[in-house]
Amino acid sequence: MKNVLLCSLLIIAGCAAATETFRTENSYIRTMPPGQKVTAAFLQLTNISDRLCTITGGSSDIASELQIHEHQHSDGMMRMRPVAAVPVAAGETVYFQPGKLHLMLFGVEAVLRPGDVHEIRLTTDNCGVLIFSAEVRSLLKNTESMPVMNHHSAGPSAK
Ligand SMILES: [Cu+2]
Repeated sequence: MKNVLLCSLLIIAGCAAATETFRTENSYIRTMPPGQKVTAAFLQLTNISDRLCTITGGSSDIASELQIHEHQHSDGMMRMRPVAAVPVAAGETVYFQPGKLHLMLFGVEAVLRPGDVHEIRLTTDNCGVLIFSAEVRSLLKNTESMPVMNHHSAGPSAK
């Protein structure tokens, strides 16, 4: 009796979460420097259905707002701009990654500790809502091996 109830609950959850439509991999949320309330989330998303699915937005309990952003070079500067929709063709994998397409979380009041897992929801035009878990990861691990960027164009002059 208990098993029957559990199965029907799983079926309902599966339908609502569009688990047959997308596969997500390597999803994570970046830790924030102290005092910040904005961070970014990344993932690989594959459309495993046989139809086009367009991501139109999203949300998370830890953020007051979620926006889809992409980085763009303009006038020699890296800028981010909001993206209204991300079409994902049948079988296509879309990469949300640092410096490229990414999810921006605004108004994050919670402290994000590495290893914590938070839920993110992405809405689509006609493929339901994609719900996935993203683990908090520290950025320091990634930046330690990179040279320190000098943000001032007029640095100390070389002799
Ligand atoms: Cu951004």
